Amino acid sequence: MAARVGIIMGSRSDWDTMQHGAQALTDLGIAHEVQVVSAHRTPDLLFHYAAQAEGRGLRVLIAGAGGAAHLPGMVAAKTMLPVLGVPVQSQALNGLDSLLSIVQMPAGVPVATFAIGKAGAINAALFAAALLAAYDSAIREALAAFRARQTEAVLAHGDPRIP
Ligand code: RP5
Repeated sequence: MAARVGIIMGSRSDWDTMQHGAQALTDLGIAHEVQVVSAHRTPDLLFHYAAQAEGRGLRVLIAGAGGAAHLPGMVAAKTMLPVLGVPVQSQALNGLDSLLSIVQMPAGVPVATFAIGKAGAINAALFAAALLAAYDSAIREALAAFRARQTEAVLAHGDPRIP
């Protein structure tokens, strides 16, 4: 099946975080691709990837980066696809640098920005699913089933003293 979601990240070191988003998409049965694309180390690849993404059938891009996290914003500048930014937790500043780099876009080039780290990667994937669900009933059903399972799991283990 052709990939509908593209997960890109600034470095292989971001995979520890971004793998959780990929797993969420796999669990929902959403075809996706994964690639390292660095705004600073491979700028030409970034331009090429962003410019080609929609034509290759991708419908949403999830971009994770840490530190001076320019990847999501630069990709958004080169594509009409929705870009979901995931701030990776950096060592020096715990991801606050990543978050602010991604969230503070100038008006006119939006990037949807998620939480720092694993939660952000998972929620970006779920948000991508929600975007696709508007036009794909199978994805909508998978997302609804996931939400129902999540609710049932909380209700079934309501007493935190019981393991
Ligand atoms: C960013 O620099 C990457 O997104 C990564 O989070 C960070 C550090 O990259 P490495 O030095 O680990 O390759 O571009």
